[in-house]
Amino acid sequence: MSSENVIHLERLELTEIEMPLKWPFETSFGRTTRRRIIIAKVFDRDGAAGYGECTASEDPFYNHETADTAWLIIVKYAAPLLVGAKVERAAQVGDALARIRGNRMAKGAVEAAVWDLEARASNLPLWKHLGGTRAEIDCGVSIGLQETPQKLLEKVDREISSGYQRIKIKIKPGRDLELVKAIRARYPAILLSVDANSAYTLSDVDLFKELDQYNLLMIEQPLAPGDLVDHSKLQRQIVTPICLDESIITEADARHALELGSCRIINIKLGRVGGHAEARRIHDHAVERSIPVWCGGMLEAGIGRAHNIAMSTLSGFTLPGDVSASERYWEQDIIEPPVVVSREGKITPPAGAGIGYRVNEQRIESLKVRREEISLRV
Ligand code: OSB
Ligand code: MG
Repeated sequence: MSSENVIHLERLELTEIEMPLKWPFETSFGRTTRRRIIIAKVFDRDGAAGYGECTASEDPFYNHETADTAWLIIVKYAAPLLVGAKVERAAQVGDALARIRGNRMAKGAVEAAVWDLEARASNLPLWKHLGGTRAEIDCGVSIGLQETPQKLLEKVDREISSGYQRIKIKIKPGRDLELVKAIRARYPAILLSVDANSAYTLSDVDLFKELDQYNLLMIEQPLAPGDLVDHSKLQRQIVTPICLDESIITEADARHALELGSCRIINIKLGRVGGHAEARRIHDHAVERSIPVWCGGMLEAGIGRAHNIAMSTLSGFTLPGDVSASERYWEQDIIEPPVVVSREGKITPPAGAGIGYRVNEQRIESLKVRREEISLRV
């Protein structure tokens, strides 16, 4: 983008939509059946628009944020700060909002929308605008806790036969080893990982030592989000790489985790870290340290999914992510075409400008729960 081609933010349109998931999604912290999703749409003074999706959950059980807190933070704090800071580049949004502590999913929704707008203004696909280089991204799936091990195996069968390259299952105390054993008995060689969403403590080290026998690709977030020290103690006692999700909120967290040896893999989620700029800083640091990263998911609708695809094209995303086809979640997505995954378990990033998918405004209207328009004019 040439220097005179700066963004003049005019308006922010916030819309909350509600979408039923095709299947409930259960983790160690709870069960989700419907998503409440905030869409941030930013307009420049010429009427061009960019879209972001807030990845905050309905309840504060994954992290402290919720759809309600994100709405409040964006309306009351993020929008006014953007006006005051006279933001002209997507890369400046993070600094403009830095005074707001935490609440990165709220800030990240707006940040991502400005990146989409800037990419469109430059007539570039967002993934290229971000510096992405991958012509295809590798896809895995995250499978929630099921009623029985048998039902879990049926889900695994379906995903493997669809072509997904990696299976991740959710575990929690009492529902861990038997699930891994059951899957490994049927699939000795697939890429398989487990995600505990912080359900364990260091006193569970014997379980993790047992899991070491099953050739897992990684164990995701076994311990508490703030506990880099205990993760480091655990990693030193087991062979399977630990991957951190909830613990990594900033580039500094990534640095600290790698310095302490708390993990050997990092899950990057756009919302959790506050947007593309911080995600890229974490990515760059991991690449420098030869640490593989992959893109996590938060049961996103199409706009969030499209941003995840763009981010996943950065060179360091060398492991299959949790970004999968729209049809695994939604009867009808809010973008067109929906995200599709090939028989080889790959997504081709779109060629169009910005996020590269058409946003189905009519669909959004039909799912709308509330809307607020906020002027961003300086
Ligand atoms: O820990 O990765 C997680 C969903 C909601 C909250 C946390 C997590 C997840 C997933 C689902 O694993 C990933 C997806 O399919 O979007
Ligand atoms: Mg996780």
